[in-house]
Amino acid sequence: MPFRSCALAALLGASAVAAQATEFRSSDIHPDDYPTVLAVRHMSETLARSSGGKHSIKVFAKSALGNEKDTIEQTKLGALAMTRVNVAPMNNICPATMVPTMPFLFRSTEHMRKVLDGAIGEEILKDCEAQGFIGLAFYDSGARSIYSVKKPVKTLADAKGLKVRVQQSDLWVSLLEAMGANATPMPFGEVYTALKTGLVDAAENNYPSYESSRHFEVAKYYNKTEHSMAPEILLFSKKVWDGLSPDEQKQIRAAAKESVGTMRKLWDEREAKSLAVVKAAGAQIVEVDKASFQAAMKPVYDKFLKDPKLQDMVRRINDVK
Ligand code: GTR
Repeated sequence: MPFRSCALAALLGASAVAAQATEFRSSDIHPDDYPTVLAVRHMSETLARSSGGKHSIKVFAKSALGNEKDTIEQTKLGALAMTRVNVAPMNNICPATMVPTMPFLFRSTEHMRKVLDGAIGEEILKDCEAQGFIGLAFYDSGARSIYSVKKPVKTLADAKGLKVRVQQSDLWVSLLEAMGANATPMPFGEVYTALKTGLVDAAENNYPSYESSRHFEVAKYYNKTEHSMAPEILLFSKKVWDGLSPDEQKQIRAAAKESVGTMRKLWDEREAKSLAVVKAAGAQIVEVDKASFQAAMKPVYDKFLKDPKLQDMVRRINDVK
């Protein structure tokens, strides 16, 4: 009996905590001044207002709670209420997140925003629910490009044999392999050292991450491949969510959606600022033969978009004007 009563007490305890929760914990790998962190802090203020001061969110920035794979796991278990991650580490967990990750899918920032704000965005968010996550919103992450240590990458031929760090996702490994590169998956926090010690020759990211991580100090060629606009995603723990009232759930959803506009403003400003910072520090912004990279991407689509539902999503995305 002692075991059973213990388990019961733990269960009661968990739901009691959820019912009284005033401060949800959320994680981010980025530093305090990064747009994703600031946007979730803004979300917290909105939530505090709409819940009459009952709820708020505390953001643990700078990987304080672990890398993205760790915090996704904690969120699934309900140990963490929310996490802000890129869609990439969700690719292996929630198949629809592969769609907005696909290379050269979005034609522009406007196209990406319109798609993610609409029905297709909602379908992708919803797809994570069966895996234990409530997808609340997408945040911008700009376009990702390859940055290299020793030489510029101007054409597809220059990428051949290059050791490139990628995010922890099978799709990302294939994407770089389709370019002829050797893909090395690892958490973001290990990339600076990997570039510095020669474990990898290159990595890929947007301007704000290239700048805030100081990767530009070791990899000075920023080659504008702009191969993916894989967005950020806000994930709430379904376990914690199920212990909240419909009103509370509504307030959280609304606060998340409301923060998207703030995030976009912060993002646009940060992209411009980061570009200026890296240029001033001597980074070289290299124009590339983008078409040569784009032409090599068919194997990635063939391998990861076998499901007709995902293929249809891509078609509908192409049709969004
Ligand atoms: C950043 C993104 C992070 C993480 C990182 C990476 O652009 O904001 O969530 O995915 O890239 O490359 O690991």
